[in-house]
Amino acid sequence: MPRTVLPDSRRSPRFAGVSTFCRYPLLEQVLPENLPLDWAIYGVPYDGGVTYRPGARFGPRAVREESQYVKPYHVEFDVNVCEALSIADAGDAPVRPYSPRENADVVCAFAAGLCKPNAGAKKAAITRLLAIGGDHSIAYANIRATWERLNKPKKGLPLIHFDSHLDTVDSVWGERWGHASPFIRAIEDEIVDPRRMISIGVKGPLNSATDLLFAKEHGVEIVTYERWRREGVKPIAAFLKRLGRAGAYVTFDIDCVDPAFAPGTGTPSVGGFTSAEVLGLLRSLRGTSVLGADVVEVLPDRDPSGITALLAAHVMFEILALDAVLASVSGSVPGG
Ligand SMILES: [Mn+2]
Repeated sequence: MPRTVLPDSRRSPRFAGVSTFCRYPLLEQVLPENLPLDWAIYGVPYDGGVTYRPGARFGPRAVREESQYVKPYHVEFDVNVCEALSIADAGDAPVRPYSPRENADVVCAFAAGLCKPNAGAKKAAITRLLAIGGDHSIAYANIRATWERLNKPKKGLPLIHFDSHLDTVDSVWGERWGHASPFIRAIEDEIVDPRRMISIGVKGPLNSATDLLFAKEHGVEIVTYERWRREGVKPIAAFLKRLGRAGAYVTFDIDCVDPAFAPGTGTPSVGGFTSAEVLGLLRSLRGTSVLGADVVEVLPDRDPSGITALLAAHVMFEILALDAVLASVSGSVPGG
């Protein structure tokens, strides 16, 4: 038996039925004896933290829709994600559209709640969390919930960050919890360890050189898009080696991809990775334990053909595949 049972696509075609992420079952459909699950995927339909074009609140629905054709077998890793892992769609987190600070709290409470045993139940429902945004401010909430799940490690979590921007701006228009600020807050609150953080795909133009200062001063490894073109995955491989077996949280802002491949995003800047390059980069993380993850900043109104949401769905799948390949290598998969 696969650990995640999908509808039979020969009987219930991929274009039929109610959309869940990659057709994984809804969490409420999972029988209690099959808990805990390896992963819960949930949407965060929130874009109250944007500094430019709004609309990412519709991201989770668009990604669900475009994920229907994401199949479970990963060719390069030779692993079937649904055989290796138990996964469910936990629906959408509650949101507070008018308040970034309150939103972070309610999303975090929802995510942390998934990881705690319910009253009467012995086991937590979920071991790992994958959030689909929504703007990048929602990453803070999922990182915090992941950090709590791991019993609040003192140094904070290692972070692998794909983005055009560093998202370490202290505040914008007086707001400290917007989508330009999740990592400065996470570093201040010591839920992310900046010395074990890498930002990949950064490209300009930025407001000024000072935009890079906070990250540089706190020891964040910055791999700009151009540096990646010159040096390839070497700096990333060196970072992973330094990380060892610690594992890392992965946060993926779709705007690190060239808008030619991912036009549906709210703060686009041209250049950047192609879709294929991004898949290759994610696969280069093979061997790293993914502690939790998010995929953010899909803006469906600017995505008429759905390619951005489709890419986001594949990014989500690649992240799960990293864990699946690790689970199948370690042989720790019960029940086959
Ligand atoms: Mn971002």
